[in-house]
Amino acid sequence: MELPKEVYQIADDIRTMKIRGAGRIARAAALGLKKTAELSKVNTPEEFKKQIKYAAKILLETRPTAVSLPNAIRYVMSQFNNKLPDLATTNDMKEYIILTADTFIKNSEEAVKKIGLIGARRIRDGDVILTHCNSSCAISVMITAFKQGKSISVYATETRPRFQGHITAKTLGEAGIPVTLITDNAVRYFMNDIDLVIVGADAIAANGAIINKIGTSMVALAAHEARTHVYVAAETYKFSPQTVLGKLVPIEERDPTEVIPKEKLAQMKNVKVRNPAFDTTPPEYIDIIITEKGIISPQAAFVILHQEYGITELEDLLEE
Ligand code: RI2
Repeated sequence: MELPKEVYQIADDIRTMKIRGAGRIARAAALGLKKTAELSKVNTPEEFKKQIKYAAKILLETRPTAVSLPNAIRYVMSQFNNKLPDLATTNDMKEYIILTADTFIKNSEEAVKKIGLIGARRIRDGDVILTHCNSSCAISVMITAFKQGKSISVYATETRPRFQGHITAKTLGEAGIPVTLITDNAVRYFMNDIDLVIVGADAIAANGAIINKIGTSMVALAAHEARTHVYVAAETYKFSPQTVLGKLVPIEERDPTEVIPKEKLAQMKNVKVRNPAFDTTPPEYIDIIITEKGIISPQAAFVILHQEYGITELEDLLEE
């Protein structure tokens, strides 16, 4: 089965983290389905159904943890499957995929803005905020609060091993917010200077646990010890329906070369490298989750999942 080369390119860019961030990879996956439909050369409905299913599979296999990615694909594909009886020609099918993918992308971008507006209300003038990694949702909250005239400052962790904290520091700094870049190891050292922690999420489990960039759980633990609030900013499509059904969110382990160059490791005896990209923060360490549908406590994660998927759809997922 062949796909347009642009679709393989999107899949590759997600895998190599050229496109990264849970929200961004979800939108890129939707774009991958859209490109499949736009550039498809197949002519029969049967061939197109096979092709779009194959594109979904290729995009799904890129990164395992951020549930936003399968949720974006599920959004497009389930609407497509439900609409199939009304889609008479191959062209109708292609147009419907394009329409639904565009809807997902638009809703997703609006969700990030809305999270900014809702979350900014919880930021006070003068707050010193700590953030970890690079989350567009967390950044949306901080920049919105700043634009509203709140004089905030931010500690950004560098976020080993891929240093996404540099992107955060640059973005916030360019927006005019004073930023202090610190090593991940320095989080507890500075915790007593921090008013609140705000991070994003790659996935949220049915029990309200947050799966986010490796190190988030240590940041949350240090915050908990210092009685500093921890806010999580995440769209509702980052809640994982599979966790209602007993599955755990798989944690991606990436290449050892992200941690240490191959040649350097080769000089060490009996040393191996582990490089998990994410960890799980238990709900007890999280004060609120800011979604585009409002602020919830982590304990209300199941309510969001129930609202988004309903019992029937959840039961269908049991087969996946
Ligand atoms: P937004 C990122 O994962 C980070 O863990 C970040 O906190 C999370 O996605 C959410 O990002 P990675 O792709 O969707 O850097 O809020 O591994 O942008």
